[in-house]
Formats: sequence, structure tokens, C-alpha cells
Amino acid sequence: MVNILIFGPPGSGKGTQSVRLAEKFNLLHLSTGDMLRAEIAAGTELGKKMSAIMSKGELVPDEVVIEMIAAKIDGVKDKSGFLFDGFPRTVAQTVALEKMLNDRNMKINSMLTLDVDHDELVKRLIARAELSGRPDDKDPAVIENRIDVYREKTEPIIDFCRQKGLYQPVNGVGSIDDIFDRLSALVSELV
Ligand code: B4P
Repeated sequence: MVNILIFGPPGSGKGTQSVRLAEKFNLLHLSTGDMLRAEIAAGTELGKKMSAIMSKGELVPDEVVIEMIAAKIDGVKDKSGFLFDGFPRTVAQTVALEKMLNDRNMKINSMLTLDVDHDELVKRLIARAELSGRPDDKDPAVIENRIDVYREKTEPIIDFCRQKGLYQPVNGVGSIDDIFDRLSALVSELV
């Protein structure tokens, strides 16, 4: 089983590209953002608590997402591996993921990082707000906060993974098809 992280700031296209990569390479797509939004849509107690955090553009507690991922990685058959989208988002989550995988005789194989400049991120998220109705896309101040939180809490994972030889930057600007081709070339070397 191959384990790939799709990494990058909010709006960099992690979700967009993960759906396509998972299909092409027979990977199980695990998006903590999607899992959390499903909890909110289902009106669970957890969803109610997380909704307030997410609508401010803050990260939910590490233990919540670590538990969600742990619940998904056992008993998977007929897949070539996992594609982690939006997880990990802190160094603590990365350490927890490594441990989870190591305990199952697996490891993180690569961290594909979408590089997109600040103005393009804001443009994409504002455009998505029109379609998605996501509260965290509607307010420009929340978008800026998400980007700040990324720089402060999530970006340190790059150094952590670079030291392990896992970091692979990918130009995330261009057409969705072109970016998919860039990512596919890297994933095809791993699966
Ligand atoms: P996520 O659901 O992970 O979403 P995201 O970072 O906003 O977006 P993504 O990068 O996937 O963008 P997309 O492809 O959709 O997180 C949401 C929130 O959940 C977080 O802020 C946090 O509160 C919480 N959360 C999730 N995981 C967590 C964790 N592990 N720990 C703690 N909290 C967690 O692309 C964005 C838009 O751009 C789309 O409209 C798309 O169509 C467009 N687009 C994509 N590629 C494009 C391109 N090449 N050109 C033009 N537009 C493009």
C-alpha cells in the first residue's frame, strides 16, 4: 500500500485533484474536511462543535481528526493505497499518522505539495463561495485567517517531511488538467 499526502494551503486544489487521482490510481481518498462537513450535515454533536471552529477558519483539535483517520485505515481491501487530503495539518497530526502507519507496517511515501500564490488562493476561495455556500469561504477575513493558520501551524510540516526526503513541490497554478498531469507523473512513480 502506498501512502500519499496531498498538501498545500486552503484553496490550493487538494480536494479537486485528490478526487481525480484517487480514481485514476485506485487510491482511497481520505479528506478530513469532507469528513467534518459530513458530521455537520448530519447534525451530530461533534458536527455542531466543529462547525463553530471551522466557520472561523481555525483548525479543529488534533485528536478529533486523528480519530477520524484511525477509524478509516483498517480493513481496506482492493485499493492500492491511501491519498490523505487536508490531513495532516499540524506536526502533531503528522507524527500521529506516521505512528498509525508504522504500527501497520506502512509509512508515508510522499508529500505532494501544491504551490499557489496568496492572491490566487483568495480568488479561488471567493469564487467557490458562490457555488459551495461554505461559511468559511464567504468571508474574506476568514479566508485570510485560514491562510495565516496554514502558514503558522501547517507549513512547518514541510520541513518535517523535507528532512525525511518526502517533500515534493508541484506548481499548483494553471489549468486543473495540467496540474493533474504534473501530479499524475509523480504518483505513477509511486504506485
Ligand atoms: P478542507 O476541506 O481541507 O479544504 P480547503 O483547504 O479549503 O480546500 P482545498 O485545498 O481542498 O481546495 P479545493 O480543491 O476545493 O478544509 C476545510 C476546513 O476543515 C479547515 O479550514 C479546518 O477548519 C477543517 N479541517 C480539515 N482538515 C483538518 C485537519 N486535519 N485538522 C484540523 N482541521 C481540519 O479548491 C478550492 C477552489 O479552487 C475550488 O472551487 C476549485 O474548483 C478551485 N480550483 C482548484 N484548482 C483550480 C485551478 N487549477 N484553477 C482554478 N481554480 C481551481
